[in-house]
Amino acid sequence: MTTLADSAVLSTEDNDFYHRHGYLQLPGFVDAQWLAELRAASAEFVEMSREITASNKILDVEPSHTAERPRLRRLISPVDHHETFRRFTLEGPPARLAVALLGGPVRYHHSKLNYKWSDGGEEVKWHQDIQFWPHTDFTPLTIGVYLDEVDDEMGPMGVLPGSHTGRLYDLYDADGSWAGAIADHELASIDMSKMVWLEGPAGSVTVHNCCMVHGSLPNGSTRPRPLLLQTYSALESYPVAGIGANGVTGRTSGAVIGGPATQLLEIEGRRLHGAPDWSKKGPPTIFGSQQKQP
Ligand SMILES: O=C(O)CCC(=O)C(=O)O
Repeated sequence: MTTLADSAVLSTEDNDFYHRHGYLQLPGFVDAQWLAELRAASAEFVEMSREITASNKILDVEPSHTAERPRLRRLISPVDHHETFRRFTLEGPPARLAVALLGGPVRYHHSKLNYKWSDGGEEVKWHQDIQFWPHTDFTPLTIGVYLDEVDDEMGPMGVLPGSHTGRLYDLYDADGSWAGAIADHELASIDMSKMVWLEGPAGSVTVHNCCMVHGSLPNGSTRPRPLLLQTYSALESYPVAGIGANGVTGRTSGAVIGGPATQLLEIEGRRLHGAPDWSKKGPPTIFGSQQKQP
């Protein structure tokens, strides 16, 4: 695990760029060997999708999906469903990059493989991520990897530089239902001409902070646009239970990468050393803990 702290993975300039602008683009960051393994793993799920007619807990498919013409929207939590994705996300290039960007061990939160299928694969409306899974700080970042080349026709990731330090938008509709997107009347006040589209050859990496305004257009090309996304936070950042996707982000969520786990955290500027994680075994009573009884 110590090799994960390898600082050669990221230049000082790129590190500074990420923290200043809230995003980063690294063309061809992932090598051909990894790409071949990731594509092979992905192809297994495309084959598996031929056996389903509607979305399930692993695969999200478009309404027009069929066995003959698969149309996948998303593989949910790939880390939990295939050893290649587990190794890549928890031990491979994105894990190293997250450790370098956050300056120490990190906590894995969740992963997904967004396919954005050919000939109209759906847009992702403008949003920020942190409202979906709030944390105790704003360190969470998402690293995306294009498994194939992505050009401007294919709905590349779009980011609004600097928006990570700006306003946090309300992602509910006027009727109080969750929309998961910034409302149109709010978008009217955002200068969309400043949007940067992160295209790139296969293996290119995108990074965006959890407060970054981002999204992507439909895929107008004849090729799907598989984008493998994985989210990490600083070690001392914790998901806030009971809000959004927190608690349902997969069984690997919370795995610590690049160093030993600690229970240190900071709330309102005050540091504390929290109790161990009892979510799997169940909590002991205060009597058992104080008397050192199991
Ligand atoms: O797939 C994309 O283009 C963007 C994905 C994204 O922002 C999300 O899934 O939260």
